[in-house]
Parts: sequence; structure tokens; C-alpha cells
Amino acid sequence: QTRKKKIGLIGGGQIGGNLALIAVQKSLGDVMLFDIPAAEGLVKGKALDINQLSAVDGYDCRVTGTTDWKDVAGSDVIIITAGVPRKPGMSREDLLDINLKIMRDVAANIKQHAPNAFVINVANPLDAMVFALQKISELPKHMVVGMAGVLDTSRFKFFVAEALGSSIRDVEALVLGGHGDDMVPLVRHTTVGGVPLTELLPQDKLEAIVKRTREGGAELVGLYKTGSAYFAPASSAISMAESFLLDRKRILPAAALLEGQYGINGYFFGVPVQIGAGGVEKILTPQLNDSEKAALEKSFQSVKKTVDSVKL
Ligand code: A3D
Repeated sequence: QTRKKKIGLIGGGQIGGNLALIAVQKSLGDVMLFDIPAAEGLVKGKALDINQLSAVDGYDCRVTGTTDWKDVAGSDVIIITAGVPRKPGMSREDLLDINLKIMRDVAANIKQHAPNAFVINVANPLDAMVFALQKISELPKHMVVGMAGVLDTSRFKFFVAEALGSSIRDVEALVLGGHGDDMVPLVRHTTVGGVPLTELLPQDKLEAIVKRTREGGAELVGLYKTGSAYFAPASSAISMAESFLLDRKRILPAAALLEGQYGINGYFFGVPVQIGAGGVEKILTPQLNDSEKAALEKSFQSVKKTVDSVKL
């Protein structure tokens, strides 16, 4: 007799609502959609709406909208989207003060109510928020990750598939580094159906794809104007939760606590990790050439600057 898994979603806004929908559609488990009292109607409404959709399509998982942390207790997975998104003209770092205040509250409640959960942070600035989350919650390092790399990589893969007119299924790629404008798409390691991408597209096209990937978040903010991307971020975070819940052991880029890998110690940074039932089970360190190492170092310095300004 196995019980259904429990998925705690902290923040029931744009990404939170989509996380709930996808979790139910994938039958990953029952969902607790949590938000602050001011948003009680929002999460109760989204829960009811999704539950009514589940009747149409025959899904057996249910969503509960709640403002009570006790309902989140015992979650197997928690995904945090509590926080303010960007508006046009803002950098992710502009969100630091306001989102850190929210993270303090969220991390303390996770420590109290769900210390055994695998916790995926999505709130920005991503690499600093996941750092604060782990420090405040004191959860084991392998149970805390940040979602950014899956999204950045899927943006990169999409642009590659569009440029080639090929199936996105055949694109294998990896974007490393912090979730900022100097993230590092590894062009040299990208293949399409096993063929190196560098043999398929000229240099100027490759550079344009790298630039559009790096500015992928801002492109969406510019279009939406009132907030940032939410469909693809939700799917990306679910792929990480799914790998944990189903012990898939997928290799996914994620912000994990580095302790010497890549020459970095004590910071969360986007690198390929294996996610399975044990949480972050492995951190992979692919061989990089000098220019890739330099690009990664530049990205790390940006992350470090923001993290070092965090007062816990
Ligand atoms: P939004 O639709 O505003 O939802 C955020 C929700 O958080 C709102 O419903 C708030 O009421 C709620 N909230 C605020 N304070 C608390 C609290 N203390 N406890 C629980 N809930 C709270 O935003 P969104 O869903 O579009 O984005 C959420 C976050 O994700 C933002 O910080 C974005 O910058 C970030 N984001 C990250 C990525 C990455 O790839 C890392 C991509 C897109 C957005």
C-alpha cells in the first residue's frame, strides 16, 4: 500500500497555479497550493478550478488551496515561487530585498513544518534565494536546489530547433552558471541527433542564439509587461520534482551547493546534477576549455556579488 505523494507549492501566483495544473495532469501527487491570507481566494479558486478540470479528464490527484502551513507539513516535494516577479526595466537583482524578506518567512516555515522535503526554489534572484533558503532552513544540502538551468537550457534548445527546422527532441544541450545575463550555454557540447551543433550553424547564428537565450527572461518580461514567464518555468520545475519523486536519476542543470567543484566553495551555482530519490545524488563536472572556464568564472562573480550582499 503506497500513499499518494504530497507536493507543497509555496506561492499560488502565475507559476504556482501552473505547477499545480501540471502536477495533477502528470498524476505526481496531491497538491497543497499555499499563499498568504491576502491571496486565499486566489489559491482556493485555482484549486477548485483545477479539481473540476480533473473530473473532465479523469485525474485522481487533488489540489487544496490553503494559507495554513500545517497543510504543507509532510510534503515530499516543495516548490517555492513565493516572491515578486520582474517588470520591464528591472534586473533580477532588483528583487533581492523584497524577495529575501519573503524567503526568510518561507524558509523558517519549511524548517518547522517540512524539514524532510526535497525543496526546489524558483524565486529570483535565483542563486541568492536558494542560498538563503538553505542557510535559514538548515535542510541538508542535497535536499535543496534552485531551478533555472532547465529553463535556460530549454530556451536554448528551442532556439536551436527553430533555427534548424528540426525536432526539439533531437537537441541535446546544457546551459551552466548563474541565472543571469552571463549564463553559459555550452555551444561546443550541443548536439542535434548526435551531430555537433557547431557543424550545423554558422558562428553568427550561434552567437545570436546564445544572446537570445541569455536575455530570454527579459524578452518575456518585455512582452508580458506585468510580470515574467510562467509556463516554461513551471514545466521546468516539475521535471526536477518528477525526477525526485519517481527516482528517475535524470541529469539536469540546477543550482546546487558547490563544495570545491568548479573551484567554487560555499555557493549555489548552476551545474549538471543527478536528481533521484536521494535528492541531489551527484554533481557532474564536464571538461571545459579555457574560454568556457572564463565565461563561467564571469557568471560566478555576478552570483557571488549578489550572494555576498545577502545579510541573513
Ligand atoms: P506571482 O504571480 O506574483 O506569484 C507570486 C506569489 O507569491 C503571489 O501569489 C504572492 O501572494 C505569493 N507570496 C508572496 N509572499 C508570500 C509568502 N510569504 N508566502 C507564500 N506566498 C507568498 O509571480 P510568478 O509566479 O510569476 O513568479 C514567482 C517568482 O518566480 C518571482 O520571484 C520570479 O522572479 C521567479 N521566476 C523565476 C524564474 C527562474 O527561471 C528562476 C522564471 C520566472 C520567474
